[in-house]
Amino acid sequence: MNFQPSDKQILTAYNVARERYAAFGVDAEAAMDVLKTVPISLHCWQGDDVGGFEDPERGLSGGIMATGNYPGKARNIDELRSDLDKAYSLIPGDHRLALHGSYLDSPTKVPRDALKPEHFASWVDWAKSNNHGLDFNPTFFSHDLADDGFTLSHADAGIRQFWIDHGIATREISASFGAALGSPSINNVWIPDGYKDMPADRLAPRQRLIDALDEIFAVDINPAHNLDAVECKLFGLGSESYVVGSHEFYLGYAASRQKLLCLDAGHFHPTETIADKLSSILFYVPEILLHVSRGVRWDSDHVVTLTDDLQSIMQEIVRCDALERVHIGLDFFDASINRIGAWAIGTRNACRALLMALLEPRDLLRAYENEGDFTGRLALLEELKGLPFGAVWDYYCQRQEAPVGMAFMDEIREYERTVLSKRG
Ligand code: RNT
Ligand code: ZN
Repeated sequence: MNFQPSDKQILTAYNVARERYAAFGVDAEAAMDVLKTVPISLHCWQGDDVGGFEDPERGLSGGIMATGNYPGKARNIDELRSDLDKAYSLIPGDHRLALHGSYLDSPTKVPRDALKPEHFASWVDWAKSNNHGLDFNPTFFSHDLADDGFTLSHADAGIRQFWIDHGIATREISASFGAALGSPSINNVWIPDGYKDMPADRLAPRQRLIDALDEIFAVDINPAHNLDAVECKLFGLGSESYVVGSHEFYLGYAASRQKLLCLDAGHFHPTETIADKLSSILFYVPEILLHVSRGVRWDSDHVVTLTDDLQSIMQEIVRCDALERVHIGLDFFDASINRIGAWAIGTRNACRALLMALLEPRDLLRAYENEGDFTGRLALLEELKGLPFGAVWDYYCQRQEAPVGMAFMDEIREYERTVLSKRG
């Protein structure tokens, strides 16, 4: 079956779409020009179910879980890079990569508190030759010293110090990325710390976490090279009753220390959306990192689809004129489908939602709102859902030399046949 539109159909449809948007005062060309400047930070961990290369035998811990057993998972750095190259080729635009501490390139085991930029130098070379910016994450999970569920807020000072030193090491690595690639790397701290059942003392671990973070961030690093972010969470598997790094905790921390706050779409109550939070938090913190994800009933990290939630997030970034201050990263891991397909589908959706947001007739909507014409506002918001945004998206993909429509799946199937199926 051939699902593909011809070049002529793509152009004809785009020309009609452009006129439809122009009638609402929206310039589709300008929207595409903005879209191509916005990088999405793909997360390396979708490629191998958050395994990393520190110790391939070690299972995942820290209250996160990848489910599924789809064949062809990347088993080493070369395979992961090859899969990433494939994924990027299916996504229009230039995008970034978020690495984790456990994705080091070293023939020998390196303790996490002794990680150095040299252990990630080959990633920098790869990023440079592929025009990717890099971001980073310390890895506070899947480790013997994290197995009781506590890291930076651990009651044991020695264990705490180990994780503080890991945090310090990762900032230096992150800064080496930013210096080498000419674009700041965001180093995002997420820790799993929390209790399965009701705590007797909620205060002390939070006090220890503040002190540990302050130690990690004690040295000033050039913000042109590294930006620090902290990621909050409501609960995790095994930390259902109490999470030390809650939203209130990190919002206060980020605001008082002027750090970036990371909002993961799966880290709140199921009916709570991070979209509404942006226009508040932007007043108090310098910048925001997003972990765009999709929770199904819980923080399940499903592949991002074109939901209302995703559209609201992108709308808010655009409506707040905050594309420079809100960094879009992804955080999902589905091991039950083709992993390159997961990256391609999720990232293309993030780009599509951003395009939809850029095609919004903001002035018109605001005029209705300011005049108190809420019926007109609702009618227009609903009408926009039926405008031919897909025609603009197809044309944009074509212009960026990325596959149009379902063509990306042909490439994934071919890659599966020629590469993934050969992996043991
Ligand atoms: C876990 C956090 C965190 C991780 C990554 C792997 O709940 O969302 O961002 O997913 O660090
Ligand atoms: Zn996250």
